[in-house]
Amino acid sequence: MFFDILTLFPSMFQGAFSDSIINRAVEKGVISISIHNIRDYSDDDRHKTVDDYPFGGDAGMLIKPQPLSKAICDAKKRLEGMEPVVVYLSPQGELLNQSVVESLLNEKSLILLCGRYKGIDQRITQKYVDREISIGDYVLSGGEIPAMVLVDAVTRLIPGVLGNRDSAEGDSFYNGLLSHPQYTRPRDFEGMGVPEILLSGHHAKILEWKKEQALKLTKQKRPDLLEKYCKKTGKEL
Ligand code: 9D3
Repeated sequence: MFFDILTLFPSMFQGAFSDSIINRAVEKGVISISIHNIRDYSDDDRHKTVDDYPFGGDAGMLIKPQPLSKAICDAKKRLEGMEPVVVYLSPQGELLNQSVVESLLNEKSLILLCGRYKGIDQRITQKYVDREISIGDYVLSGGEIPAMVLVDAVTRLIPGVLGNRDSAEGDSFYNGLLSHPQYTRPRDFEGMGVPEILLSGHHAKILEWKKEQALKLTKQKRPDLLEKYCKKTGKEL
């Protein structure tokens, strides 16, 4: 998959994708990430201005439409033939969750538009944006971190990206439940042991324990997830 990221802060992405999983996906050629500075598309030769005051006298600034339109058109040209979907990361967007992530998995390419200041001119949204996505109901300074979140979440679902070591199957949310508590060595840590069942070697019983723990934990911490899970699987609460 091709990710074209349009941002006013390209340096924020330096290092963000150098972790093992994303970097491995890039090296395998499974994904390609290219980052472009919206400021480079400004027609203002003197100051390369990218922001302007909102009509109607609201506080704050907006990214003006001209550099955005030019940056998006350039990205579409780069991704010609790959049916790019334009995603605008915005607090007004649809909330990101695992099914939204899965819905992006089939795209050949994504243009990720990162907002700054109070956002972008509505006419850019109207003309160019296919999907508007938020990563949660809290206020961030811009769309850069949300874009990183999206690239990470999508990439780890692409076949061949995860090895056995960190397979997606055991992940929280994979089957709609939180995962069971986990333990590694030593067997005794600061006076605390490990549940006996995990040391028993009894695979069927261990599996049963994990499922039971996952249900208990989900009920305790995320009753909303448990309700969804029960509806999906047709089980009673
Ligand atoms: C006027 C009220 N605010 C909207 C809730 C203004 C505003 C706040 C923060 C406009 C833009 C921003 C910057 N945030 C993002 O660009 C953003 C974001 C976020 O703040 N939270 C969760 N997901 C996202 S995706 C992009």
